[in-house]
Amino acid sequence: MNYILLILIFFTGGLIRADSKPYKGKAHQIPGKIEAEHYDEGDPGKAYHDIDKKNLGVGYRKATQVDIEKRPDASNGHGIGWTRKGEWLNYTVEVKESGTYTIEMPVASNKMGGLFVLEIKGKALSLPILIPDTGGWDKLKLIKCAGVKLTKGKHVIRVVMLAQGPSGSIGDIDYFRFVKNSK
Ligand SMILES: [Ca+2]
Ligand SMILES: [Ca+2]
Repeated sequence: MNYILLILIFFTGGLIRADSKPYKGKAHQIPGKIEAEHYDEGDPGKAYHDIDKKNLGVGYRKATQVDIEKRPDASNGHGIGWTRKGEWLNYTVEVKESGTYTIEMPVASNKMGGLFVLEIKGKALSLPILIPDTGGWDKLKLIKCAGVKLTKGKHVIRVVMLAQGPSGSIGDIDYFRFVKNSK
């Protein structure tokens, strides 16, 4: 009997915890642009993981410890900063067309940045992406990752921070724009 009770508690607990849910209830459309600061809604460990114990940026979104940076040069006036190894962010997406995509990302780093990768269900969509020295934290530079294959439908893309560079960070990211390649 106790065993069954434990199982019940386990499942109920699972239901109460907030899962990774699309930002503002709407999956990001691909092809299209995903603001880095518009990661999924949900609890830490479900929608995101951030190493820093408290928000290092601005209070752009309530109830989050992801470090969002206010910056006038960025799309939507914000981006992700203070990125560290082991951190990750989920983005629920709706891919409209299967195919090969190029991801365009404005990034910034003072000195050479680090490595990150985009995954779906633990499978990397490309080789690790390096954030270069862009000449300063206040200087965004567009980098591209080509040859990303996506299938039509709903997915959760996870951006995983892999390794810090000489900058001490992975780097600042403004957005991810998915551009479909012509055949
Ligand atoms: Ca962080
Ligand atoms: Ca942005």
